[in-house]
Amino acid sequence: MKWNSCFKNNIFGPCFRRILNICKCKPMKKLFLAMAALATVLISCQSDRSTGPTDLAKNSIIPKPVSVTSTGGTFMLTRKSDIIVMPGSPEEVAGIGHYLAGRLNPSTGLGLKVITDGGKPGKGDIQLVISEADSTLGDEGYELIITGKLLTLTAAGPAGLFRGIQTIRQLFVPEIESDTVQPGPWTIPTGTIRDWPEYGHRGEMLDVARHFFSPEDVRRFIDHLALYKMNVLHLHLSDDQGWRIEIKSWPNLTAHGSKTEVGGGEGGYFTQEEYSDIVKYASERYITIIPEIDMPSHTNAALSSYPELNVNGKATEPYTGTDVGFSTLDTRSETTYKFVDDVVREIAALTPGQYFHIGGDESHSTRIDDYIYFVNRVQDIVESHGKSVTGWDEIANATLKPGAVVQYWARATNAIKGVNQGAKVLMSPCKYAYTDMKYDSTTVLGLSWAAYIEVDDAYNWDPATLVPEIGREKIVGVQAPLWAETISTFSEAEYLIFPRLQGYAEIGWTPSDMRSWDEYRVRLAAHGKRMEILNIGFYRSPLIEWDQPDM
Ligand code: TNX
Repeated sequence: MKWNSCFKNNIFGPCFRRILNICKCKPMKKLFLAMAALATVLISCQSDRSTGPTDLAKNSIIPKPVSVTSTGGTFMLTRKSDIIVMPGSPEEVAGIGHYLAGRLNPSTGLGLKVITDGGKPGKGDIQLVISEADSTLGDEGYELIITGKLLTLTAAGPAGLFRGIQTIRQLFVPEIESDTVQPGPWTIPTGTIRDWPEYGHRGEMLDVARHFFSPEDVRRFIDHLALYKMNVLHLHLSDDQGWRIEIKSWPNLTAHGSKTEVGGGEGGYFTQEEYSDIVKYASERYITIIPEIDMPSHTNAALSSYPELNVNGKATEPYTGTDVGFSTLDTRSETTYKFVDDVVREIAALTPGQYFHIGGDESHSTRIDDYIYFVNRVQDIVESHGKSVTGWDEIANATLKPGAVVQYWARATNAIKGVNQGAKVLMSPCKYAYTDMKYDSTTVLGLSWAAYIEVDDAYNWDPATLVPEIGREKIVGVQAPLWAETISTFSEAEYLIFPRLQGYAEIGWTPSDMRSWDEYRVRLAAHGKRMEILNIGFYRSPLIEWDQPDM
C-alpha cells in the first residue's frame, strides 16, 4: 500500500502497527511518529486547497444571515467563470453584475465577464436572477443557492441582488478584497442562504460640519456601508462651525460659512454637483442619502453669513469651538422662512430619498413656543417640497406631520411623545449607538459624555426592547451617528466607527433572537483581516481575538 493512500484513506491502524513494529528502538519510533504527524498535516492542507471549504454553516458573514443550510460541497471560481444576467432582467441588473465583477476581478485575476445575451450558465458561473416568486424575501432579501457547479443569486429586485452580493464577497477569504491579484483558489462551501433584513433603515450619520470630509472620503465610506448591507447615510451638512453644501440662492453660506471648522481648520463644502455625485454613488449601492440641515439652533455658520437671519439683525462671528445650543435663527421673521424654503427646495431637488432631516436638537437659546412654531412651519416647508420630515427627538414637542420620523438620541420621553402622535422612531440611543463616544477611558479620540461604548456595548442592545413604550412596530431601524468634534481625518473617523459599525449593521438586519455576543465576536474577529486589506483603520478591541482565519 502506498504511503499517500495509507494517510489519505485514513487506514492508519494496520499501516502504523506494522511500521511501529519494524522500528525496534524508541527514538526511531518517536521519529516515525513525528514524521507521520507532519505528513498528515501537509496532506490535509493540500486536500483543503484542492477541495476547499465545505461547511457553509461555518461562515463569518456580518450581518448574520437569517437561514443557512450546508450541503457539504465546494464551489470554485475559475478562468471559465462568468456572471450571467438573465435575459429580460431590468437594465440595472447588468450594472450590478459589473459591480460584482469589479469586486472579484482585481484580486482573483480571473477576468469574469458579465454575460447578458442569454448564454447558458456553465460550471463555475454566478447567475443573477430577478424573481418575485418568493415574497418572504421582500425588497432587500435574497436567496443564494450554491452548488458545486453554479452559484445562483435570486432576489425580487436589484436591491436584494446587491445585498446578496455582499454575502458572496464575505464567503470568500478576505484576500478577495485585495486590489492586486492573489493566489486563490477561490472556493466557497455549497448550500443555501435565505436572508432578509429585520429593519428597513440601517445606517450611519456622518457629521461633515464640525470637520469637513471630502467627497472621496464619503464615497469610500459608502463602500464600507455597502459591505455590511447598510442602506442609509445621513449627512449632517450644517452646524455652528460650518455650512457644507452649496446653496445657489444664498451663496454666502459657502463663500463665508464653509470656511471654518472645529479648531480653526479651513473647512470646505460640497458643490451641488459633488453632492449629487455622492447621492448617485450611494444609490448605485442601494444606499439612500438623508440630508440634514440642523435648525433652529446649531446655525452659527448661517447666522455669521447672513445678518438678516439673526434676532438682532447682526451677523455673528464665525465659531470654531465645541459648545452647543447657543445659536438660534430668528423664528419670528419671514426672512428666516424664505431662507429655509430656499435651502430645503435646493437640497430636496438633488435628493431622491423620502426624508429631509431638519435637526431640531439642543435649541437651548430658542424659547419653547418659538421652537414649536418654527418646527411646525418648517415641517410644512419640507412637505411642500415633496419630502417627509425627520429630526432629532426634540421635534416631538411640536405637532408632527403624518409620516414624520423621530430620531431618538437622548430623551425617551420625547420619542414617546412622537409615538403618541403616530410618528415612527429611528433608534440612535447615545449610550449605545454614538460612534463618537470613546471605547474606554484610554481612547484618545472621541467624547465620553454619554458613555464609554466598547464593542460589546455597541452590539448588546435591542432596539425593540430599549424603551418599553416603543414597541417593534413603531421602530423604523437603527442609525449610528459619528459626530466629528474630535476627529479631523477620515482614518480617525474609521477608528471610531469600526468595528462598532458591524454590530449596528447586525442589530438592524438580524432578528434579535438570532444574535449572541459570544458567537458574534468570533465572526467579527474574521473581519480584522478583511478590514486590513480594505485599509480601514479600525480599533483592535481587546475583546476580540483578531487575526483568526476567515472561515
Ligand atoms: C449632541 S446628538 C449633539 C451634537 C454633538 C454630540 C456630541 C445631537 C442631536 N446633538 O451636536 O455633536 O452631542 O456627542
